[in-house]
Amino acid sequence: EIPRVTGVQTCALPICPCHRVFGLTVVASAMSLATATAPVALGGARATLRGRRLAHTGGSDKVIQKAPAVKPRRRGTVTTASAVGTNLTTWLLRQEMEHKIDGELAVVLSSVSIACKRISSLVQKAGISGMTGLAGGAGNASGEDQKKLDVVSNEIFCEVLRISGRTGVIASAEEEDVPVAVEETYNGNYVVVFDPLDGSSNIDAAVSTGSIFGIYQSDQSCVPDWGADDEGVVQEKCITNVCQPGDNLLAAGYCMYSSSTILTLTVGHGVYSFTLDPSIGEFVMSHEDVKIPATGKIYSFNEGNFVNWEPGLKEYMDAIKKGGKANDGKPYSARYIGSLVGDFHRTMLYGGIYGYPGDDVNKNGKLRLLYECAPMSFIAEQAGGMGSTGRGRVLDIQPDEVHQRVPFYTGSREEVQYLESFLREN
Ligand code: AHM
Repeated sequence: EIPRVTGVQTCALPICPCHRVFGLTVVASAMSLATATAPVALGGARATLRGRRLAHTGGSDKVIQKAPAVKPRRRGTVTTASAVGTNLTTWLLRQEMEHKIDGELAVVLSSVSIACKRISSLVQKAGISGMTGLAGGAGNASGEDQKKLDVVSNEIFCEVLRISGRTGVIASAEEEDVPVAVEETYNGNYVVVFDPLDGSSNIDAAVSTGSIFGIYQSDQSCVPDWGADDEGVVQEKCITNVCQPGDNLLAAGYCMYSSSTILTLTVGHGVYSFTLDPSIGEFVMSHEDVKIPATGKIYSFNEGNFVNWEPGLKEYMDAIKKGGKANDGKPYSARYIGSLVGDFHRTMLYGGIYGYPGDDVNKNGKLRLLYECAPMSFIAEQAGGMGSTGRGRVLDIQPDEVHQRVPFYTGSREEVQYLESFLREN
């Protein structure tokens, strides 16, 4: 059998040493012994040696005849080199050069990455800088207690986006009922929705947390006219701008603050992860064109709510404990951090399903459509997975309100479809 090399592609420059050696290795392995005398490179040299050895041990005349020199063939399958190791700034510029984003969006994404670096630094020091615990006050827009770091992270996001000068409206999980219109001087074309510190109930125990964001184009009919509009009109236009279906997202991402700080994002052309290298303060690509496995045997639900779940979901839970879709009669494994970003990131890499269902107490579950479910669904779909309410595609939902919640299931395509089959039947 002749080994075929397809996956490992090296730099296309003819002078690149790795290309020469690698290219010739491939050529040599594809040659017959009789013609294997190609000089210089590793593969040719090996093949020549093998030919000589055969000759000394009684190989045929054909083998010892000097074969004509063979020029290494250029393989037609050589594609572009891997981008792993590229820093985020360079990658963003490349996306712009390839017309996948414009310069303005690159600035917004770069600003988000700065916010993430600052929050990462604060999260790491939280235990020794007095940043654990509750902030006090009335809580966030959903009436939940706010941690000190929730508040500070929100300020960081708002500040970097305002200064970017490319954002017209920002809406945060931590803000009051209405999104914020950025004042005219700093105004731009993009609408950014974000949860600055998701899973913040984990902070005091130094468990994973994350930021989640989504970026939309401004709906021009809803851009506030600062000279003419009164406050009420500005607010109304902001809300209309923010309440777009996830299908309109131009970019989405999350940053996970864990043993590593990892920024994962999509601009609608696949999913890429960048790990923060603390020694240089740069996000460096660590996962290229991530794809969620089609199946996976890990489920990630808060099963403490089981008694309040609908019958179909309970049946599904029973089924996956008996092998479900992927596990050949063996129970699935449970993994639940209680931090969407961490649970999603693991699900994306290992496969499986994450779910936060609606139940008898909270009909639409806990997670917010705009800041959590829509951006994560965009990422999941770009990675070949799914984002579902159990009865429909999350990205199709036209939001009615800014802080709307929806039941949410995401992860491996076949696992989410399997769950949907139980909910549909009930
Ligand atoms: P939080 O930011 O107040 O912690 O709430 C959001 C988090 C999600 O990250 C996570 O998936 C979910 O809440 C966990 O909720 P629960 O503790 O009910 O399982």
